[in-house]
Amino acid sequence: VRLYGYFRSSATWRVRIALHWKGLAAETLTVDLAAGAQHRPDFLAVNPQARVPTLVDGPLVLTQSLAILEYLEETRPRPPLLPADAAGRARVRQLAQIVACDVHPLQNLGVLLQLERSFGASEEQRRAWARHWIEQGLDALERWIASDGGGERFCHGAAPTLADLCLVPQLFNARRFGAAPERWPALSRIEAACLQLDAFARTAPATQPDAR
Ligand SMILES: N[C@@H](CCC(=O)N[C@@H](CS)C(=O)NCC(=O)O)C(=O)O
Repeated sequence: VRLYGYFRSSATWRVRIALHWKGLAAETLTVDLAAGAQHRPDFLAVNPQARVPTLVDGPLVLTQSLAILEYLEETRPRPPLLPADAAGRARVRQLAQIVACDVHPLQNLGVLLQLERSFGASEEQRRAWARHWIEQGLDALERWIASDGGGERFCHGAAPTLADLCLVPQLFNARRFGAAPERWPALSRIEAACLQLDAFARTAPATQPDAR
């Protein structure tokens, strides 16, 4: 498989973790978001939405990290990233989507730039905006996890799931935008457990060849 991504892209990090967890080697291609490479015609020909991650598997081109993760789970089910029971899978998707659907989109590069273009928002205002949505979403996630008994070791049970793949990169972003993760003791404990695993630690932004 081939993965178009960027070292600091949290949505790409989700996919890097899944590929590593499932033992899949991927050719990685950097799309330098900071330089606007996502808007260049050669990349738009691959993904007209101008975003990463984009996964190519044979003739198939897939975007949207959650769709990619579900595809990897269905085509390479071992080791799993979803629980065996329907209720568990629904809960994992619920937790993952709090991050992927409600938190992450509001701190995306394009959204932050548009706040500046449309309303003249300063860098500090853009950071405060991102922090607001991160704190709101992760406060809720913390409460879900704490109310369910802390989810054992990970967000759901004793093995990592798609929820952890979304959580850990989001906590990385939370720090970037100046949020204090101590605010979320259960999430911080899960993050520490995840980062003991190679699939998380060896795919972290700082370990990537395009990191700077
Ligand atoms: N919902 C998408 C989000 C993808 C996305 O927004 N990726 C960001 C990087 S994390 C991006 O490519 N941003 C480019 C931009 O905003 O111009 C997913 O989960 O894959």
